[in-house]
Amino acid sequence: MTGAQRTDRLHNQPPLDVNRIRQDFPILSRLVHGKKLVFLDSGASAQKPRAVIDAIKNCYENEYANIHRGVYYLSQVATEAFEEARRKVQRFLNAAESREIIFVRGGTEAINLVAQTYGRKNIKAGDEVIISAMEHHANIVPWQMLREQTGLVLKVVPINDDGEFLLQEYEKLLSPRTKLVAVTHVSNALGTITPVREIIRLAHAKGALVLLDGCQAVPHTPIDVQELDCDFYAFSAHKLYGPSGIGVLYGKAQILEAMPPYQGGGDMIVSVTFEHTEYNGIPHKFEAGTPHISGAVGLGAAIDYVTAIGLDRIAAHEDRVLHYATERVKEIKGLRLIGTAKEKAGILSFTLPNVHPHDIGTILDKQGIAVRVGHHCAQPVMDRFDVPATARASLAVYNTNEEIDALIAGLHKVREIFG
Ligand code: 7TS
Repeated sequence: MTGAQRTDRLHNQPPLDVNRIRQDFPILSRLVHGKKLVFLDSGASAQKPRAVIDAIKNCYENEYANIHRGVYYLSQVATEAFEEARRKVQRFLNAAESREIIFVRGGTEAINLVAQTYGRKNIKAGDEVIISAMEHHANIVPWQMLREQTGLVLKVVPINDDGEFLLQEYEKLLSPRTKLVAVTHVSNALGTITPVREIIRLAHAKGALVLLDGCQAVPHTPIDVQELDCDFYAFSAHKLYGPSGIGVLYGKAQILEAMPPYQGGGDMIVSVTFEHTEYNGIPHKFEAGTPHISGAVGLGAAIDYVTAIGLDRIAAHEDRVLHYATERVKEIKGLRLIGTAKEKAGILSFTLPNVHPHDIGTILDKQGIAVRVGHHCAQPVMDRFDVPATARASLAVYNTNEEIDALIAGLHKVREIFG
């Protein structure tokens, strides 16, 4: 989808009844420091709707046992619930088969898994891995670790002053030695939506695989891995209104089948003797040990929740709030927006002159407003914009223009205090 197509699609979405939606999230009605909570840190982790909390509770109250091993009723029910969650993820990403969905601890583990299995087997000294200048540390450090193990060459696609991915520079970096391109779909520090279709097309033309870090994309945009034609897609459930401690690695079946296992243990084997172990097929080959059973169930409920509302409608709503916020922050004297890409999703990163972002965060917190301050686990992005840190408001389906008004009032207060 091009930028113009995305804008059209968003404009055609009917408005959401946000006040109705807010009632689905119990935590949103609590007070913080005696003030109404204004939660603007969903990029770090989203709050949970009642449907997700209830699904987890029901799992432990009624349908819990270990999976893939019991002949008894509860184990079969729990196994079915776990495997149904996998099928929900499959439909959510439009993967061709449910065995292409691997449950992991989160986006971080998904990327490490690819580095340590696909990477260690296929990437040799002098081979190249390409990332971008706007990656989260989770999509930098695993490749540096693999570099120590293999001697690969890590190349970084630069970004412009708006925080946009430079496709032409990327094209120049691609070479016959490029084995893998690992880029974020949406930047957590800037909000930039990267041109993933072109990135994938150009990589495939050179015979390289593509991993997309979808942690910040899945809550804000519908994903179709077959249409994208990406080779791997990684995300965490907790940013998608699901529980923490579980996430997903999607991989094309053929590629996953050829990869060595990640960790060894129960469930990932067919048979074990001291002389020889035969590994299980995918996805179980990559899921050693007892998994996060209730987490998968909770993720399934989160997928049902966002699907019932509609990802396009969620994206359209967040886009409206983001535009409102982008206009309103202009009235704060000296405020510098970091990340002004034309294609953005749900993130407003900024600095104020002579005020450390930590002070911004602390003063806002006293007003009940939660924003994240710091380097957002994307230190190279901070270096690129020559700031030590930013304050970041990140949006979700439950945020409103009134909450942006509260943020603006809070920022006026920061200005008053710091002059
Ligand atoms: N990739 C991106 C783009 C992310 O935003 C994050 C987490 C991760 C990977 C890692 O996800 P995890 O669930 O495995 O930790 N980002 C953030 C953030 O922006 N604020 O806190 C965590």
